[in-house]
Amino acid sequence: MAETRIQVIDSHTGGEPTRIVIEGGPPLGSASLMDRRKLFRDDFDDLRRAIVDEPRGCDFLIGGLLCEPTDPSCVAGVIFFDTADYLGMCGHGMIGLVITLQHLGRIEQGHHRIETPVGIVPVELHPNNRVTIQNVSSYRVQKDVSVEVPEFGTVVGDIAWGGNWFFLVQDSTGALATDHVDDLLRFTKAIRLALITQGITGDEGAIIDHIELFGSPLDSKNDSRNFVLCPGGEYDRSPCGTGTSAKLACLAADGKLSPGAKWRQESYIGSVFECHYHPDENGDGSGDGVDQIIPTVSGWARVCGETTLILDSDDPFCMGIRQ
Ligand code: PYC
Repeated sequence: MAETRIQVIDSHTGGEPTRIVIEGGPPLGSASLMDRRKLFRDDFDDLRRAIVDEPRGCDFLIGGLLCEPTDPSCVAGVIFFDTADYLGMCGHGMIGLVITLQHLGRIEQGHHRIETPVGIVPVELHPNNRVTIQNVSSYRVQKDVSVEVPEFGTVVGDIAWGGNWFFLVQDSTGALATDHVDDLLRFTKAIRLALITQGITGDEGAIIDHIELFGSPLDSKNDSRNFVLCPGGEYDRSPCGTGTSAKLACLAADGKLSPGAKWRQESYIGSVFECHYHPDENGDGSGDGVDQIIPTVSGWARVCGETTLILDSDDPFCMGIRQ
């Protein structure tokens, strides 16, 4: 019997879990995080599954591999992943990582920088487990795209980048105010499949793997409520940092939210991210008529586990259950 041990810290950000690997992860060297992510995918993908798939994980768990940054101004690097694939950025995961670094005694309150495969993310750790992150440049590429969704008819939405690709749909039916998670999952999965089969993509043919529905908030202090289907096939319990960034990019492009104005995004379970944006002075204008924006997202996270994962080679489900 051969045994591998992987040490992780679990946290949740407004209800959405993050599992940060702090020891025993794959040896990826010291190239750029984009190259290390490729090596992870090409040579060690079994480990991704072992860490986040059942029986140790589940479809709504996001993993993060803590890495040495290449940029000396950063306190850490991270590669996020889930049960489906690897992520560019993850807003709730970044908030969870900052609280994990605090838990480990590696950072104190104040400003820090974290490297990801899609750019450096400045963060601020506040008292009471609150964290603010300045996300990567975000933009909308197309407004009012129609997609024919079998069983549901024509659905219209916007395509935007917020660190991941999103299709954002206004919920005009009031379905978001219901407790029908199964129906919302079925609807959003049907939209995602329709986008793929009809060749509707993000830039350079990128698959749109996150579907975001918006509706009225249940709490009148908030501006909007969302339901975000993630690549693993589950919905984000948090308001989704990258999804809210994509939403801010759409609001900015429509002239519905000014730079600096507050936006309170409520998740399906009622947790809230407070957000605003400023124009991205370095944006290359890839958006649909407005320059890119830099979103700022604030939320809280709590550490909820310190665990050693045991990978026992005699266990038939050692590297995760494939379904
Ligand atoms: O918060 O950006 C986010 C996120 C992406 C997938 C799950 N959460």
